[in-house]
Amino acid sequence: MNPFSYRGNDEIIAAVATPPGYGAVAIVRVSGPGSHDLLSRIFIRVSGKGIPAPGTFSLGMVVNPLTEKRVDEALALVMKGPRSYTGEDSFELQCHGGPITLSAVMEAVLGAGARPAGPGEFTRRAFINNRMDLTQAEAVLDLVNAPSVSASEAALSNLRGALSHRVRELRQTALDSQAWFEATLDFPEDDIDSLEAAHVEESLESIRKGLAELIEGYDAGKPFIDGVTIALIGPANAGKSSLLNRLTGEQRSIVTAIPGTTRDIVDGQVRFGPLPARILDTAGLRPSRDPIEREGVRRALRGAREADGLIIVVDGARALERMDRTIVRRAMESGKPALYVVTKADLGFPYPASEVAALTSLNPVMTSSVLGHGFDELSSRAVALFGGTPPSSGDILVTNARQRDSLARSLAIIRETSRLYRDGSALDLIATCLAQAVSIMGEVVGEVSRDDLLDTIFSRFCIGK
Ligand SMILES: Nc1nc2c(ncn2[C@@H]2O[C@H](COP(=O)(O)OP(=O)(O)OP(=O)(O)O)[C@@H](O)[C@H]2O)c(=O)[nH]1
Ligand SMILES: [Mg+2]
Repeated sequence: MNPFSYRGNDEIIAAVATPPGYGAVAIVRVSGPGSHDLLSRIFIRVSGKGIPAPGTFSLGMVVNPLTEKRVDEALALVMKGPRSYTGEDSFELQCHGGPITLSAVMEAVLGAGARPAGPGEFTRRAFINNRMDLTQAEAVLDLVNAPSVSASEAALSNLRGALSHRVRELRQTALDSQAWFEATLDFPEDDIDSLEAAHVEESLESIRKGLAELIEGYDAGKPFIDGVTIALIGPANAGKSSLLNRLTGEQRSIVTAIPGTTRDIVDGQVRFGPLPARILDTAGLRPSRDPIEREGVRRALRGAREADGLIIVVDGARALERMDRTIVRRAMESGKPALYVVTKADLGFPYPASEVAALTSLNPVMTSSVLGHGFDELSSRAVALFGGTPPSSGDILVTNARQRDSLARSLAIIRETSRLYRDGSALDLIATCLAQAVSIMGEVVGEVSRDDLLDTIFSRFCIGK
């Protein structure tokens, strides 16, 4: 059985909702029928009796009901269902943010009858209690994990229901068409009103267009939402590790004047403007007898194969060599987008820039990792090459592969439906097709949901969310 699988809606669940470690404040979240009664057993208000009024904060002491020991001073915020995150009676305790205190507060809450929440269980309850649909629940996770401004903007707009609204519109149009086909089934074909028939064709076309736009938006926005992986490749000593260090602003990779310094892949997270990128620093490519270096080169080539794009790094302090040309040629043959970077611009190039440009159709970016020159150009070229056009903040964005997959399946069925209709196929067959598309679109928003699908989605959440 899936260890994260859902265990019923009637129990009181509790979790620390803030990250582990030391902090000024940490939040313990508790939700479920009877949770207000539980609060009255573990919380003694400084002023007044009973639990705080819903929507208000109250200062008090947290007491372990089993030992009667006071374990923390905290602020309690009470929320009354259905007007709460989960849709149930719930409360939050703003405690002191140390691990010992927190575990004592959790002990008190669990001692009073709550059980530890599973990953994403609060949001799952919000979904089950119709506080949000599935795109909104996924947006919660996307917002927490957003690796870029685009990702967080898209998640926030989906949390407000932008994507769900659009998918529901398309689904409704499909439902209306399905109803029309079903109603028309009872009549002979020559009774079909030609105006209505044209309208149905238009509807199918608008669903097709709407679905295609959402899918294209996902594909175009994906690099900016999920980020890209870029491998630095080039000959030994070209300045790859220095480039990584300069890009990340940290001394992640060892840099020495000895060719063949880097062996393992070293990675670092950077941002090229709106584009989040994971950069892989790799071993310099050259023939070697040293088994360790040979393994490094193998790893470098594997890193390059697995990356979304390449930055070819060539040493600008020496004349071009055969190896440089081979690397550039091989990179071009890989078909991956490749940016061509010439390093050590501060040393003055011993050959004309035209020679570099002639090496390849790739227009080189001249950089100096010592002085930091050329990095703005490197960044803007990387955005265009590896990302494309960043999504605008008003765009409705599909943000995950599950949603895209369902929309793509719906699109395939809508296309098939249109074809059947044009070919004059049996109306009941067309209606069945449409019903299938309606059902799959329903999966996107969670109108039609299966437990195993929900298990998969919510198991990706952290505990306390
Ligand atoms: N002047 C100058 N020196 C640089 C620059 N970038 C790198 N170097 C020097 O070039 C040498 C090699 O730099 P690395 O960054 O280790 O080169 P690498 O491509 O990672 O080398 P391997 O790991 O051996 O393949 C070091 O001595 C660096 O200090 C630069 O922009 N300007
Ligand atoms: Mg290196």
